Amino acid sequence: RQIPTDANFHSTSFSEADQQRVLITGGLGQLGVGLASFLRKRFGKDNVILSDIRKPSEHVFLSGPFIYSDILDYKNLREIVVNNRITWLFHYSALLSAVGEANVSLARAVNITGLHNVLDVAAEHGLRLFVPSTIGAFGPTSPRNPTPDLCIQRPRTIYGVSKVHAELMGEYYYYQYGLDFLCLRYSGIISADSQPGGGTTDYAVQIFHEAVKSGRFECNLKPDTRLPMMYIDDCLRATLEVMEAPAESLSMRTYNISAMSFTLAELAQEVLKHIPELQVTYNVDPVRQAIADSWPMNFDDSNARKDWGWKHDFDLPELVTTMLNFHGSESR
Ligand code: AKB
Repeated sequence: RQIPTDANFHSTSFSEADQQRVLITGGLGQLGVGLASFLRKRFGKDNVILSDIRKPSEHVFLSGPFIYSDILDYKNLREIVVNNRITWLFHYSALLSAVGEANVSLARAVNITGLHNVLDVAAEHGLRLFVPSTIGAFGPTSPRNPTPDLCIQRPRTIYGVSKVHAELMGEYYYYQYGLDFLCLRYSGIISADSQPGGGTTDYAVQIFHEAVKSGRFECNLKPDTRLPMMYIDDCLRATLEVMEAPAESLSMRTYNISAMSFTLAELAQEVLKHIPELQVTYNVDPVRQAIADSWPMNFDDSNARKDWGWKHDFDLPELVTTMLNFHGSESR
C-alpha cells in the first residue's frame, strides 16, 4: 500500500477495499481535529467522523461529520459503528497524566472501561483499531535513557497504568481473536492550533503561546527535565503510516515513536533565539515533577524505523520556528 504525500492526496483513487470509513473517539482533545483533517485528505471528508461527548465549535462542526458518542455507552458506540459502516477506529478518548491523578475514578472509567467497550465493538465488527499509548506507560524502574519497546513497565500514574492495560488488552485481542490492533507510544505532542488538556508535557505547548502573548512563561517543571517530544504533523503522519503498513512488515503491535528529546532549558534557549526578551521562570509542581522524573528521557524507536520506515521531519529548531510562525501570525 502506498502512503500518500500532500502532493498526491487529492489525486489518489481508491478501490472499494482501500476506501475506509473512519471514526475518531475523543475527537475534541489535542489531536482529534488535526487527525480528522489529515485523514479527510486521504479518505474524503464524509468518510471521517469525529466524535466526542462535548459540543464542537462551529468551525469543527462545519469542517466535516461530527457525532455524539459516549465510549462508556456500548450500545451508542455499536450503533454508530453499524449505522456508519465504520472500518477503522481511532480511539483518542482518555484522561491524561496530570488530570488523571486529580480524578482517578473518572480516569479509570474512561481509560479502562471505555477501552473495553472499544475493544469489544472493534472485535465484533472486524475493525482496524488504533489506540495511542505514551511515554507515560513507563515508570521509575524502566530504563530511561534510552527506553526500548520491551522493558519493565511499572508506571505510577493511573494514566500510565491504563495505557499499559490498553497495550496488553489490545495485543491479547490480537492474538486471541485476530483483532487488527495497532498502538503507537507517543512522545509529548506539540501542536500549534490545539491545546493539550491536563498532561505533564503541556508546558512544551504553552511556552509558545505565552512567549508571543505575554513575553513571560512560568514553567511548572525544573529546567533540566528532559522528555521525548514530537511535532503534531509527525505524530499524525506516523499514525496513518502504521495503519497502512503491510501487516507482514510489523513485528510488533505496539511501537515507541520519537522525534526529539530536550530539556526545558534547551527549549527555552531555542525560543530565546527568536524572542530574546522572553522571561522564563520556574515554579515547580511536585506532582508533575515526580511524573516527569519517572518517564523516559530518550525514546528508542528503532523498531518502528526498521519495520515500517518511521522517520521524523521536525527537530527542535524547526519545531520552534513553526510554532512561533503560527502564533506570530495569529497574534497579528
Ligand atoms: C501527558 O503529558 O500526559 C501526555 C503524554 C506524554 O502522554 N501528553
